[in-house]
Formats: sequence, C-alpha cells, structure tokens
Amino acid sequence: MVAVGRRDAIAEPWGSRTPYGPGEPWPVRVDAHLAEGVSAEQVDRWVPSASILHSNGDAMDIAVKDGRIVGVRGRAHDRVNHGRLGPKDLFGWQANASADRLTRPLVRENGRLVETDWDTAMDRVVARTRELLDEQGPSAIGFYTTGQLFAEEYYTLGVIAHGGLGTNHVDGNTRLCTATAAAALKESFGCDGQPGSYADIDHADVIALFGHNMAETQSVLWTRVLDRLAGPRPPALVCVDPRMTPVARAATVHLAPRPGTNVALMNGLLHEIIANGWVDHDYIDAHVVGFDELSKRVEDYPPEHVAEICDVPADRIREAARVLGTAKRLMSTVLQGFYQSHQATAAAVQVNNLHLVRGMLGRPGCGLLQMNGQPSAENTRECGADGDLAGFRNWSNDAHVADLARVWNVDPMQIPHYAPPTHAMRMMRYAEEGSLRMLWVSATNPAVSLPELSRIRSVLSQDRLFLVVQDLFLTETAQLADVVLPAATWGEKTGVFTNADRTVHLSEKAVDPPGQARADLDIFIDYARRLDLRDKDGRPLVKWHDAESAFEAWKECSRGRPCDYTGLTYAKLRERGGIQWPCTEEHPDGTERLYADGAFFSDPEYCESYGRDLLTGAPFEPTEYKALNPDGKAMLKAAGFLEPHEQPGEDFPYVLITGRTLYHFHTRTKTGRAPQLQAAAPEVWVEISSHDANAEGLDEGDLMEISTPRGSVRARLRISGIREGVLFLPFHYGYWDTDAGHEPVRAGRAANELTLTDWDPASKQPIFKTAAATLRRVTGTDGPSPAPTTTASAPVAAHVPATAGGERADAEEDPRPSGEGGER
Ligand SMILES: Nc1nc2c(c(=O)[nH]1)N[C@H]1C(S)=C(S)[C@@H](COP(=O)(O)OP(=O)(O)OC[C@H]3O[C@@H](n4cnc5c(=O)[nH]c(N)nc54)[C@H](O)[C@@H]3O)O[C@H]1N2
Ligand SMILES: Nc1nc2c(c(=O)[nH]1)N[C@H]1C(S)=C(S)[C@@H](COP(=O)(O)OP(=O)(O)OC[C@H]3O[C@@H](n4cnc5c(=O)[nH]c(N)nc54)[C@H](O)[C@@H]3O)O[C@H]1N2
Ligand SMILES: [Mo]
Repeated sequence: MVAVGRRDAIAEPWGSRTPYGPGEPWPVRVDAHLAEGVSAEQVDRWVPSASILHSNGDAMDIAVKDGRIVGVRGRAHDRVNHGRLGPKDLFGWQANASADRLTRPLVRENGRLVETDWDTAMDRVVARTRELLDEQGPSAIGFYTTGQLFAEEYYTLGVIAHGGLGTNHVDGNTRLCTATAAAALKESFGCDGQPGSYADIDHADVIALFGHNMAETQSVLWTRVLDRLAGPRPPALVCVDPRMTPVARAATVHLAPRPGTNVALMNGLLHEIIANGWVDHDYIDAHVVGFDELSKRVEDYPPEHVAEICDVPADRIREAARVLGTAKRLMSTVLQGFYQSHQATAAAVQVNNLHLVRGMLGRPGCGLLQMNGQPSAENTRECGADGDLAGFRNWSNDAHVADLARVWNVDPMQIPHYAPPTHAMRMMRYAEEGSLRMLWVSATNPAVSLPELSRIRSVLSQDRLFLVVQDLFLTETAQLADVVLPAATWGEKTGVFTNADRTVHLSEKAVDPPGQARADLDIFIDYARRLDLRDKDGRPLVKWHDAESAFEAWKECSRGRPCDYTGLTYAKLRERGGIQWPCTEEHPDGTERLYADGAFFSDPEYCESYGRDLLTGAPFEPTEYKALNPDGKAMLKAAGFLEPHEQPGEDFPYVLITGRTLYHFHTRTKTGRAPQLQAAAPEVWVEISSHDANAEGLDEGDLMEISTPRGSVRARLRISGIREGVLFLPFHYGYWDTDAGHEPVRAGRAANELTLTDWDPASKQPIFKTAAATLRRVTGTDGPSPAPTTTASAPVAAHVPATAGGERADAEEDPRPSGEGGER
C-alpha cells in the first residue's frame, strides 16, 4: 500500500512525482489542506466545486464545518486534475471569510461612500438607468464584466444588456485575457471552442508552450507534464518565452525571442516545416484552405532572417522546427506571451496553422489549446457577456440574430447588431468622451488591471459617469464607485463554469455569504425585475429565478450550437464531475476533442464569425468569407511581421513585459488575503538579467524606479534568468495593501502605471507585454528582493533564502486511487 505523504505546498508547489508513460492514465493523487486544528473526520460536509483561481478547472470538494469553509480536497475521479491541487487551490479559499468583506451595499453621499440597504442602492441604479434610456438611449449604458462569474450569471447579464436594454456596450475583462484565443479560433475554425483535451498530455510526444508559463499559471496541468517527463518515453518540450520560467528550464528547446516578435518566429518555424516537407498534404487537401498563400508568405522568413528579428540563434530555430515538424503527436498551448504581445491574433493563428499543416488535430495527443486564463472566460464568451452573441451566434448573420430573438422572444431589431460589439478599451474611450454615462463593473478591478492607470483613474472618477461596482471587497475600483453592490462568491453560490478544455463543472453553494451580500445572479435578476424588462408578449424577459432554472434557459439557447449544453443537468454534473461540451442527447458523455472527423464549425451559415483582416482588424463581409471558404473547411491565414509600436531607444532602453507569479491571482483581492500565498510573494519586484545588472552596477535587492512615458513604479530588483534588455514586473500589486488593512500604499506600485493604451487590431486585446522603459537606482540593497525563488523569478545569486511556507502550508498527498474524491 502506498503511503499518504505531506508537503510544504509553497516550497513544493507541484508536489511529488507520479510518473507515467505514453497512453497510460495519469495516476491519482488526492491533495488536501484543512485549517489548523481541523481533521477530515471533523468535517460536516464536502461540497463539490472546482478552482476559481485560474482556467484549469481543478475539481475539489469544499470542506464545511459549523457553517464555515475549513479547507479543500481534490476530487480523485475528475478528468481534469485526478485529485491534485495547486497552491492557490489549497489556500485561496481563506479570503472568503476575510473580515473586510463587503456586507452591505454602499452609495455615494456628499462625496463619501456610506452603507445603505438593497432597496436604496438598487433603486438608484434603476433610476439612473431609466433616466439615461429616456434622455440618451441604450448607448449611454455599458457593462464591464469578468471571466470569474458563472455561466448562469453571464447569460442573464447578456439577456438584460442585449435583449432588454439593447446596448452594444457589453464586454468582459476577458478582453484583456482571452479575446485573442477567441479571435484566433474564429480565424482558423470559424468559431470559438478549444479543439484539444488536457488528456492529450498523456499521449503527446512533443508538447509546445507558446508564451505560456504553465508551471505557474496552470500548476496542476504542469504537474501532469512533469509526471510525463518523469516517466518512460517522455515527450520533448518546446518553450517560447523570453524568461527562464520553470517551463523553459524543463524544455528540450527553449526559444527566448525579443518580446513582440512572435509572428516572425512562428513564420520562421513554418518556413522550416514547409521547406522540409513535414506537411500532411492529404489532410490539407481534404480539410483546409489557404496553403498556397501561407507557403508563399513564410518564404520570406528563412531562419537567418528570423534570427535577426527575434535575436534567437538560427540553429535553435531549426532545431525547434525539427522537433515540431517530426512530432507524431503534437500538443500545443498558447497564452499571454502571445495574446498580450504585439500582433497577438496574427501570432496565435500561426500556432493553429502549425497544427493544420501537420494534420495534428482531433486525435489523442494532437491537442491544440488556445488557452483561457480565468476560470470562466469560456462562459463569458459563449454566453455573450463579452459582447459576442450568446451561443457563438454570428452578429453579422441576420439568421443568427433572428434565432436568438426567437429564443429570447424579443424583436430581432431589439438586439444590437449594427456593428461589432464595443470592446472594453473603446468603452473606456466613450466614457472619457462622455457619451457613455453609466458603467456597471462586475467582478473585475480595472483600476489595477487596465493599461495606463492614470488615465483609467481619471475616466472612472469623473462626476458625469455613474459607476456601479459589484465586488467582494472595497477594491481600488470600488473606491471610485457611485454605488457598490456586495457580492457573494465561489462557495457561497451555485453555478457552472467551463475550463480551457471545455470541461463543465458544477460549483455548489457550501456556506452563506457574509452579511447582506448576494449572488451576482440574484443581483442581475433583481435589476431586470425592478426595471420591469419584458419580452415581446409582455411577459418578464428574464424567466428564471435561480441558478438551476437559469442553467436550463442557457441550455435552450445553446441548443444546436457548437457549445451545446443540452445533454447536461445539475444532477449529472453532481454525479459525474466534469464533462466536456458539446454534450447532447447523441453525445451524453460529452466530447473529448473537437474536429475529430475533420468537420469544422466553419460553414458560412453556421460559423460564429466571418473573420477579420489580421493586420487592420477590418471585419470581412459574408461574401468574402464564402469566396474564401465555401465548403466550411479550416482556414490557414498568413501574416507578415511588423515591428512593435513602442521601441526601446535612448531614453527608454529596455523592453518591459508584465505578467504573473505562481502564488498570486491578479490584483490579489483573494490571494493577498490568504496568509500562505501573501507571505510567499509579499511585495512587487522587478526582474533584470545578470548581464544588464552587471553593466549598470546593480545588486539583488536594490530599490529601483522603473519608468515609461506613462509613469513610474518602485520595486526591489531581482536578478533572474530573463533575457538581456528585458525587464519584468508582476502586475498583482495595486495601490491598496491588503496586509496593511487597506491603508493606501502609494500609487507607484502597479505595473499598469507603466503600460500603454494600444491593442491588437483583430482581437482588441490590450498590449501588456511590450513597452519601452528605463530604470534607475533609488537606494541600495538591504537584502534580497521579495520575489519567489521557486518560479521564473528564481535568483541568479546564491544567497537568497528559498521560498517556503512552513507548517501552515502543509498539504496532504494521498496517492491511493480509491482515496475518497467525494464522488462515486
Ligand atoms: N498563479 C497565477 N495563475 C494564473 C493567474 C494568476 O494571476 N496567477 N491568472 C490566470 C489568468 S486570467 C491568465 S490570463 C493566465 C495567464 O497565464 P500565462 O500567459 O502563462 O502568464 P503570464 O505571466 O501573463 O505570461 C506568460 C509568459 O509570457 C511571456 N512573454 C512576455 N512577452 C512575450 C513575448 O513577446 N513573446 C513570448 N513568446 N512570450 C512573452 C512572459 O515572460 C511570461 O512568462 O494565468 C491564469 N493563471
Ligand atoms: N500589466 C498587466 N495587466 C494585466 C495583465 C497582465 O498580464 N499584465 N493580465 C490581464 C488579464 S489576463 C486579466 S484576466 C486581468 C485580471 O484583472 P481583474 O479582473 O481586474 O483582476 P481580479 O483581481 O481577478 O479582479 C476580480 C475582481 O472580482 C472580485 N470577485 C471575485 N469573485 C467575485 C464574485 O463571485 N462576484 C463578484 N461580483 N466579484 C468577485 C474580486 O474581489 C476582484 O476585485 O488583468 C489584466 N491586466
Ligand atoms: Mo486573464
């Protein structure tokens, strides 16, 4: 019998190895952490859920004792994690019970936010909505939501905004996150939806990660990769990232390009693959259009030329191309190193092209994941809360609009489709200019997460903008609001959400929310009722009253569409754990891989989008699409490389990139309140290469000021394995310090003080990962910087103490496959 192990889950985030070979099932290992002094026997109930602090969808049971959450345990039999949990999964839940949760609505009186009751707060929101509808029409009102609510909530919000008010100004922070994933999938396959499956890791002989630090951002998925690497016949690993991430350290080939040159690099790889004939012509002939154009375009990108653009050795490009080109089962993932960098969609599409020219789709091991980041970003997109039409319907296809109008029982003209949905950055512009007068922000913290914060602060704090913020805490954004609505969160409400490989999990209410906090779904439904929104027969527009009835409504809307949920029920999800869409009567167990039969969702009458010009972003007309792709095949789309807009020069000699660390989630409203996580990465830092540190005479721990044309930030220096000429800042640290009980720290700490207002023309995703910057020393070092040592920020110097969590970070590892996973 195998022994139950324990680990310090901060010091050993990925835990111990359970090696396995190609085609074998990934062994179970059930991870758990319970509050100090609580044992598993003392737990009253285990409530099924999944992690909400990344897109991986790690299935877990929430431990409840005396009406409080006291810990979590991985679910052994769930397809996603086979029981494993990462550091944020294990410790993040503690934020729920934080003493500073919002417990009552707040309204602004004489410039100050004061507590009030729900009637007063909601009546203010409704009164302002009515005034604006009367005076200016629906375009005065915008909704800015998230990738962290549940599908039922997005669907309801989409119905209210599109079908009820009729505004086109609806978007999510998914615009900052996975707009490019959606855009790239639409370009290549005519529709959103991840083709691959996490189980492709079990079968692949080559795994390629493009701008994706999976070790830190989907830590359990990385555990799966590590277990393959530790087993017989391990896969080769290709990593494209300018930092020495844990992925880069484990890679067979690591390409560290100059930031913003992904398109050139991808074209170089495709050049080699096509030139060497590593191409599946039968697959292309049967299922793909556009090969001639692509071949011609990449002719201009021989390795020597690409080596110059990207500053990567030509031979390493050849080596990577050989690994990718000769793979028998290639799995690829793409994330923010592509999506938030220059030419985002054009670059991400080249990864799709790689899979299409090699015929690597729809078979075990041939997974393609244009990853999501947030736990429910897929739902924001499929339910239409990012402005797209619900059910991946096509806003420029009148038949799709009419069909949605039928589902909602409204007039098709009620649903705005005169222009592409307004993207978040455009909404900010409209607010700045004064045409947008009310903005309802739910579950996102734009005063920290949007680029160029000095501008965002001034937009959001204008008197003429009526700002509603729905959150758990009095965040930097909530501080600027006219009305603050206290929300319930994960563990306190019920709903489904869908991870990056289309796995749907049910997350059930385990405990009551604090004070008067309410589920986001209840808040949206209440708004619709108070506004008295009606369908065309005079019946209430929103016909559901709780999570399960909302889910049933969403299922009907998804019927017949690619993201078909009609085969799912709460009862089935409760019994079985995660199931992948499409799930229908015909496919009751869900669908592991899309496009297994080479049939795509790209038929002109069915597709979600007619695509865009990758360089200008101009939407294509239906006629252009039909001419290009009359038979609904997959589409290869070529793109030339363009130089990034903001280049380093004399005054700003470095390229600044921003991103994440393993222990924190975004603006830290949750992880900053979990003691183990906060202690592991307590303060902001800046990374530099040892070459640049030596050249500038800088030491580990020096206090630096980093500046761009937009502003400056102070941070302690970490000398790391990052490439020369590049600086990295984590974007987690806003200007309110959770540790210090919400006393304002200082404005100059958030990475987004420095980033620029610029976005990808096709996906409209802001560019967080290329800006020109400079730095100067403010004071010398009095010890190492606070950056973790276990991650991409690992120090070059030997004297930095290793990051560890101690006793309070103790987690159990139970390798018995029969370990209670809470199901079956
Ligand atoms: N621990 C943790 N996990 C998370 C989150 C979190 O906040 N914390 N957030 C979740 C969310 S919403 C998201 S979107 C994902 C994001 O997950 P990732 O995309 O993996 O995370 P990032 O750190 O934003 O960026 C990944 C890498 O891009 C590299 N990069 C920067 N510029 C370039 C470039 O021009 N080219 C290339 N090739 N690479 C570049 C950076 O060096 C960085 O290592 O993580 C999810 N998981
Ligand atoms: N410089 C830079 N900026 C970036 C990025 C980067 O890499 N670099 N990454 C971008 C990306 S990919 C993302 S996803 C964004 C993330 O940016 P944000 O969305 O702004 O970050 P979060 O801290 O996750 O904010 C979520 C908010 O929702 C609240 N919340 C949590 N659960 C609930 C709930 O159930 N209901 C309600 N009503 N509220 C809830 C939390 O308290 C928190 O305030 O940042 C983007 N900004
Ligand atoms: Mo994200």
